[in-house]
Amino acid sequence: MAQGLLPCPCPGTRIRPAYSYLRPKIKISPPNENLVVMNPWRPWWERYQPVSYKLCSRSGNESEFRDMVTRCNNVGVHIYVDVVFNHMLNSAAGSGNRGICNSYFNAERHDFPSVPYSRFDFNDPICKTPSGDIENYSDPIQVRYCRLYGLLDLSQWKDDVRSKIIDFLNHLIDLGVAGFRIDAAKHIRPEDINVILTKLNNLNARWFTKGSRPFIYQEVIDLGGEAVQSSEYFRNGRVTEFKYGMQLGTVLRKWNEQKMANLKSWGESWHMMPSNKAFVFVDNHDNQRGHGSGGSSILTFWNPRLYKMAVGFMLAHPYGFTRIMSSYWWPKDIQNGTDLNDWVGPPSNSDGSIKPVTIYANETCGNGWICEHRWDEIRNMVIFRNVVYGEPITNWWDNNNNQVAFGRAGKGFVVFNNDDRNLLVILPTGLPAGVYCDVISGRKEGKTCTGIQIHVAANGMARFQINYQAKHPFIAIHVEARL
Ligand code: QV4
Ligand code: CA
Repeated sequence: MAQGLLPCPCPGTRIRPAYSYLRPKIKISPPNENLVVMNPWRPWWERYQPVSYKLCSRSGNESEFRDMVTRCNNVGVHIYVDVVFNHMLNSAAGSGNRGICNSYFNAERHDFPSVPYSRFDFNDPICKTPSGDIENYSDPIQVRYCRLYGLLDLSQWKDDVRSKIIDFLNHLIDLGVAGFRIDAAKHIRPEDINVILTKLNNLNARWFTKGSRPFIYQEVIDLGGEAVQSSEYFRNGRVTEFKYGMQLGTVLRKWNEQKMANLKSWGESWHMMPSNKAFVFVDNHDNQRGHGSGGSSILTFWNPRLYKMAVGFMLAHPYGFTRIMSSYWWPKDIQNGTDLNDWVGPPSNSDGSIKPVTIYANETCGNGWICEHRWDEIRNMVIFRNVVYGEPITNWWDNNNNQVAFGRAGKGFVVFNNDDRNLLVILPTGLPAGVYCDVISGRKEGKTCTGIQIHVAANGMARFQINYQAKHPFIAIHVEARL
């Protein structure tokens, strides 16, 4: 599986033939029927309150979903689905036909006839906290059997609940999806997830090699110090490594006396899980707006200069399976350290329908969509990651401060300047001699380069200059961008 997770909206996506080995992948929001939340008005997080497993959401109905997956698969773009099966909607949601496709539910009676689930399918009798919610994360029983944010907690240890979940996931697999993000996996016992996974179909043979299994990553936030640990989930697939974005953000912001030179040992020795288990990212849909974990150290599109450096470093470094973010703008309003608008959903019309993504001639997005995946620096670093895939780090250099450089065994080389002074160095790159196009300040177009050119001498040495006020604080060259 290629290492760059490149989300892209299918319509209008151009797959550059020069990089045919690049297989874009997209993780989508939960596609099943959810509660329509009116207060606050249509928050993004209503998608995490399931009412049924019908494919029906603000993003479309089942035939639209099937059409998207088919068209994407036909051009080699694979779809990964965010699946929410720890819980249903919140216990205080009342009753009525307020599923987004009008399905009925009764929260108090735990009744979800469109699945169907009834009160016997939930963990309330097991949870012993006074509120019925998770109150103490040092108690694994609470974490697994009590309500996360008041969300009705399903009994994945029961066969009839498992079979409903298995049918839901298999339906998605049969439609052609390539894998799953398991939401709130920390709140489900790993052995229950395991039983569910063993019952999943092989991927649809119309697009995938016969016998292919779904790609799995589990959302477990483990910053240390809690009862539930990420390692419990390793045998089921990849696991989110939330220390990654938090620590990288801290380093690039130069907090806690951190500096980029310290990244020489980046990886497991930073108390992170083994690379072949880690699913990593700079920010996600939660922590880019103060939900989940990571706090204020998390870098996002709101801080583009540092964000591009963080994403660039992540994609250049071999640790983990990487994902890049694609966001929408919202009217951030920080009061006393919290964003009062952290709930605001995607760009939408007054009837709640989501606005389409506008794509400009220069390939960036409009209409409120940020599309970080289309920013030149980020897109080009996804290509870099694929070009250098499998190669170890070589030729590490740093100035013992915030100027660092490293290569990937003759396939690529990157140089970062996060200091408040200019960088001017001659470094051994390990690259074959030639003139290379820096894919951060520009890109290779035919035989020409729209950005900085780097001359690698016969002995592999090259001269790099990055002024501290330069628009682009880093340089990246690789063998596919040789002129
Ligand atoms: C409130 C109170 C509760 C009360 C409840 C009922 O806080 O104490 O019991 O009302 O009256 C929203 C609101 C939240 C509200 C809840 C239920 O923000 O205030 O509870 O709805 O009405 C997303 C959002 C949540 C949102 C939830 C459901 O982040 O704010 O809750 O969707 O709509 C932990 C977990 C981790 C989780 C992370 C955020 O270990 O698994 O928190 N991350 C995933 C998703 C995340 C999602 C969920 C899990 C839940 O990435 O997006 O939460 O599916 O670290
Ligand atoms: Ca649970």
